[in-house]
Amino acid sequence: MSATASLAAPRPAFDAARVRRDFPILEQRVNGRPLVYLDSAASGQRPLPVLRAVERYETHCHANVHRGVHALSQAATEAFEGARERVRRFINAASVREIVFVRGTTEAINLVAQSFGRPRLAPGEEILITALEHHANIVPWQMVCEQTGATLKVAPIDRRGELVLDRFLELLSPRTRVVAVAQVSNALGTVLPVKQITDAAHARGAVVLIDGAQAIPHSRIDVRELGCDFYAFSGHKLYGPTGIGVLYGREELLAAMPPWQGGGDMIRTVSFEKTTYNDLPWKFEAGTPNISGAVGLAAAMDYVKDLGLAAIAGHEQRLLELATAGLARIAGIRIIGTAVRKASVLSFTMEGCHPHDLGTILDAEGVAIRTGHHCAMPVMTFFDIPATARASFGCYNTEEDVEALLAALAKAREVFG
Ligand code: C6P
Repeated sequence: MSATASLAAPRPAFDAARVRRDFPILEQRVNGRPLVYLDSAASGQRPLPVLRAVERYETHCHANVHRGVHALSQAATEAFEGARERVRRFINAASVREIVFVRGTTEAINLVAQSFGRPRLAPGEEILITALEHHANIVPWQMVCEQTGATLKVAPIDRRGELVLDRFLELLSPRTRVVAVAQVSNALGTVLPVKQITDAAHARGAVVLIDGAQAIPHSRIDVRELGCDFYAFSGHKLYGPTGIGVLYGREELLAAMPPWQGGGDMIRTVSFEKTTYNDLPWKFEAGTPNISGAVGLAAAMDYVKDLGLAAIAGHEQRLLELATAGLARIAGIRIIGTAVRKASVLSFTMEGCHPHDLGTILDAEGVAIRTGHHCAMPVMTFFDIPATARASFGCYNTEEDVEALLAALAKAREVFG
């Protein structure tokens, strides 16, 4: 499966009911009903292998990393650095020096904005994003524009929620220094042609950051095949822990960037006269890191690899198609985001019913969806709506979950007439 074509891959058989049994949290009842969890785009649940890996680490291995000669510190360091190597393999980076552990996608993008963008950008230079970005891929660039005098350019989307590629290419100019785009929109589900975007940006001499927060659980990512300069994602969307994420950066770029936070671990020597910095990737990891988070993330990567990302993506696509067809049969539902290539994110509104009320009604039925602007307010403005209801599917969702969603929506339809 190629880095960008995985969502359209053939569909091997997938036993979601068996997969579901790996996720103990899904066994509970909510409001007296079996839990139907359809909010994986916000945060995925953790399977037993992840919970056990974290428990094993916390029970037997925990100490601070990189600092002690004692056995536990060495065990923790091995676990942490071993996790880094597993991340490297998962996204096929060339070296562990290119894998920086961060808190999540948000921190990764801020790191690039502040450490790559801020020292280099000048008035008249441009950063190009798209109109479907999450706030995490808008605000850090607005901040760096305020700091440097650079200009933020925004490529438009159309009524289907697709990037208008021609306009994007027109907006790419010799002044464009950074292109920062989501691979998958969290509010619309749109899959962007990131390989094409990357190639076009490189042809103009711009550096490319891909926000992979919503792509990483649905597609095999090969950063070298994509050719991107930076790739950011969060562990918790990939069935791993919260508070851990990854910034992949090409070594040549990371090496030339200054550290963005100072403190322990990111230095080689400190004196009041002069401090020298550590090697990559530790130069960007000031302070005690989230060690058990990294261990859990690596376990999550092993877990999805074992299930097979193509199989997961195929299964989720089938659920998306079922749900999309079902929604079309309910009066007054409007699907927001009808791109040809979508990940398993389904945003919609129901006439006469605010999305928050819809979310509350569905919750009473045990169906967990997300409602709101999904940290993508410009998308809501574009579609002239305050919010959407959003159902999103993960590897553990079943056709029964889709049926429960549709039944709960039919009930809401009756309530709101
Ligand atoms: N989207 C959602 O419900 P963090 O919070 O750093 O793990 O991820 C931020 C982020 C960045 N980019 C995209 C495309 C995202 O979807 C997210 C997180 C969640 O859609 C929370 S708003």
